Amino acid sequence: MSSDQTVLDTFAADVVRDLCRQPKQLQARYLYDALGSSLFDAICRLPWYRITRAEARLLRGHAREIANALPSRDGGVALVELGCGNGEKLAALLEGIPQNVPVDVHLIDISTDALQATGARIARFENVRTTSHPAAYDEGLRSVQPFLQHRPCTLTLLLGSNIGNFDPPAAQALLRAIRAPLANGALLLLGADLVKSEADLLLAYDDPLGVTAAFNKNLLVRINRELDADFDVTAFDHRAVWNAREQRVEMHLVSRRTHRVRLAAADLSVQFAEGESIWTESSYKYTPLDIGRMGTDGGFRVIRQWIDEEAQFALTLFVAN
Ligand code: AVI
Repeated sequence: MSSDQTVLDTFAADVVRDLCRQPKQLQARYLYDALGSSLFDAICRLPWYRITRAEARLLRGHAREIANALPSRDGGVALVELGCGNGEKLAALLEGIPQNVPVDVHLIDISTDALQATGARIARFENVRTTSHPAAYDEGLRSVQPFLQHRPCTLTLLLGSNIGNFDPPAAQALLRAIRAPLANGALLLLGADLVKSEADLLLAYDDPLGVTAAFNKNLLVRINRELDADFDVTAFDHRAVWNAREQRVEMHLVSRRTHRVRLAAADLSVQFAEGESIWTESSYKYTPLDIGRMGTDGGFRVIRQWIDEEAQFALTLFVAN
């Protein structure tokens, strides 16, 4: 069986399982097909979504300091990025590493478009050798593992508040999976969005231009295309909700009317009531202390934490201990 077929079978199995749940759900990782990745890039440029610009400011300001914290660069640096986006963040960091230090970059991303964009963006660094791992984080980390064992000069990047798309147990499991193959002294750089006013959070996830709504609804377009389904995209509204108790923004697709949807390739028919929602994403928000605690529970210790006051976003440098 081809690997494309396996990916499609996994997608179909996940969609069937999650649409049969109560409440209905879909996994956020499937938001990133080619169009979804482009829409996410557009989100990052919106004035109301400040994570990307805040993180870029912090990375530009502290790239040299981060590179200097690596234990010994004599044998070169291994740099692993989980969820590389368009490569802008990685390029900012590479600027901080002297050009005579060889850098082995391992990119892990489920989107081949993201991997290609990042590869192209960092091609100008002559000291960098890039290996792409087109996979979800858990599988990608397994394939990177042999390259990292016993190599203390490793920097793992989990930026853009990607950690926030995992619920707390899954975030904990992810940090432990990152920690497992690392030697003591290896570094982790974690970008995480902070709790802020509800009004600001809702503007970021339900923007006046409707780009985030399109990003969310595109998941239905993807299911129509890949699973031969007949979702009427206009029958759903995008909704962003701040769940203060859980400290997360939730994205939902809410059915405007009672209707039935058929997913032919998955041999499934799903009933929607008026007002019923599909929960498509959670974006957890943190206090600076939450972030430190999360890293400590994962087997790391905080070295430095930088906060962008304007956007309320934190970049935290951890060491494996
Ligand atoms: C990729 N991830 C960290 C984004 C977030 O903020 O949760 C995805 C996103 N969803 C809506 N807007 C952006």
